[in-house]
Amino acid sequence: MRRPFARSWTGALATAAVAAALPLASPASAVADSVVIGGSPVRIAESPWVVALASRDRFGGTRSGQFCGAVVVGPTTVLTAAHCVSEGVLGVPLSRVSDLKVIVGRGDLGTAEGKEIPVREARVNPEYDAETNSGDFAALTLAEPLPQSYVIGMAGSGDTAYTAGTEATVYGWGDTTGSGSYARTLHAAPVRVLPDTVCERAYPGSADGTYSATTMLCAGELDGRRDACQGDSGGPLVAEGRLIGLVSWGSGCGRPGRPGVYTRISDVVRVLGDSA
Ligand code: 4AZ
Repeated sequence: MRRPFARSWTGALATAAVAAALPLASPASAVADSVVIGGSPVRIAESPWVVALASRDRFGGTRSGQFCGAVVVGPTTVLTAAHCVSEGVLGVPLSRVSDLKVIVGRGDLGTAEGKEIPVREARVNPEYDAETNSGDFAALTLAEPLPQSYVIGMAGSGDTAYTAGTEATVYGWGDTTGSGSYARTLHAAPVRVLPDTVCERAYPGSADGTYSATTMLCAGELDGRRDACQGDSGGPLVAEGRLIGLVSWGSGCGRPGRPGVYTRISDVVRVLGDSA
């Protein structure tokens, strides 16, 4: 059934309600803080479409309030993971987070460089399934537009960048070790697009999620090592200069036989296209 997209979204405006500051040891910050494993620092100017999703009210100010990654796909449109704007991560419903921002052009979260732009609206994919993790994306609308030079193109279905074996790069400010040493500067790690069968066998269905080749993309290294981790969620996976995935889930980080699972961007294009 084809429903009008605009009406099927569970829209949530980040309106003015005051959220009490969370203690740092809360479950929300434990979920939020983690890093690219096996990567190295990169300059934000070379990948301006990588942005940080932040709330100082919820996550404190030391790392500019960063708790997830996100990516610029239009002058006022940013994609992130649906689970990043869930109550489980935020600790309160999104409607009660009054200072949700996208931070642009700030590679080092300990600085004031770049710009903080308020999120005007967050639309969670109506097809998102929190049990399987299928359809893990949300489209955020910025309060002011960014120049076109910040926008990365999305790879549609059939794009060669999805071919297994393709070299891709994942970006984020998550934990670089998997044991809570948070990156202050943007990191990137090279990973490969893996055959769907690898993730179908690794993730046939458990509390972590269930791999679905239509809505998810499998990437990493067969022997582990390089991977995304929790604080990287919502951030980009890029191949051949195009966006192919958003960091979504996996079993641990950098473990052999447990690749990273990404939201497949061709499925995002399909869902967004339904609204036109
Ligand atoms: C997470 O919990 C998460 N190793 C993100 C990515 C990966 C694992 C967990 C991939 O947000």
